[in-house]
Amino acid sequence: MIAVHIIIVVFALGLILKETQAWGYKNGILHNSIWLEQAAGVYHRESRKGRYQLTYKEAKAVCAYEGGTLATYDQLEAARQIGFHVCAAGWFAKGRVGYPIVKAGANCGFGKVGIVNYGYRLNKSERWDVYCYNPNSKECGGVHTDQEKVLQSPGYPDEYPDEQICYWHIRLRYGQKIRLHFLDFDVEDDTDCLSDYLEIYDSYDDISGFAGRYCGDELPEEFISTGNVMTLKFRSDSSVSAGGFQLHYIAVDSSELSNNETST
Ligand SMILES: *[C@@H]1O[C@H](CO)[C@@H](O)[C@H](O)[C@H]1NC(C)=O
Ligand SMILES: *[C@@H]1O[C@H](CO)[C@@H](O)[C@H](O)[C@H]1NC(C)=O
Ligand SMILES: [Ca+2]
Repeated sequence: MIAVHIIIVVFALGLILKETQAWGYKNGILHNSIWLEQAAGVYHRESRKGRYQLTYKEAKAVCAYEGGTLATYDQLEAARQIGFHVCAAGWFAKGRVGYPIVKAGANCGFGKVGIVNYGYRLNKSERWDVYCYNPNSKECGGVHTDQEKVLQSPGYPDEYPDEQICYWHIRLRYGQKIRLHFLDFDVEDDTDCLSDYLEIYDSYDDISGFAGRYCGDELPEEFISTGNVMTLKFRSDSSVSAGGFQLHYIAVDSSELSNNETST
């Protein structure tokens, strides 16, 4: 009995390690991408103008806009302990600046692991990114391992709110693929989908495996993943909403698919 428990624990640990080691580069920064945007309600934001553009006052406003607050040191550390790693300095509570490092690297965090802490800043006009905390912002996104599920835009069937960023990570068993099928789709339309969009990544994260960006009111085509993971990213900007979307995914066995392919 004890042996079985140990095996289960070791297996679970193996899974956690595997996830925290899903590293990748984005904008030249090494990220632990699976937990990139949401870990225990803590998330990183930069200004729409780019990196390191927010004064302390603006940083507070960014978090407040989404119904959150600046993360405290303890919240940032709790997130770090489950794999939240971002190599970008941001404001957090009480006018402090720092960032969470899980994996030591030469280009980030001076080779240290932990919260790299720049301390309390005297000059609140300095410009950094920000770490917010909002435990209730989980309506959108999340990690999904069910064999089948319906996912939808925040607030659906009502119009989605402005200023949303949601990541859905779908992860099924090895040997399975994910078949995605859209039931409803209405996202603010513009050329190149620069305002609001839904993106599909045939991958664990939004760094590799880009498979399409969608807006407007045409149903995107059915999509089948290459492997057992997929990431969906939804973003809405600061104005003009729409009906949103609803989609259904279901697990398919790779063998089932390849049989059908060879038989045609
Ligand atoms: C505070 O920081 C801003 C932005 O870096 C800078 O322009 C300003 O001169 C600083 N003020 C003081 C008193 O050092
Ligand atoms: C493969 O073909 C079988 C029998 O024709 C069908 O029942 C099954 O749904 C197909 N699977 C896929 C993934 O298309
Ligand atoms: Ca919009």
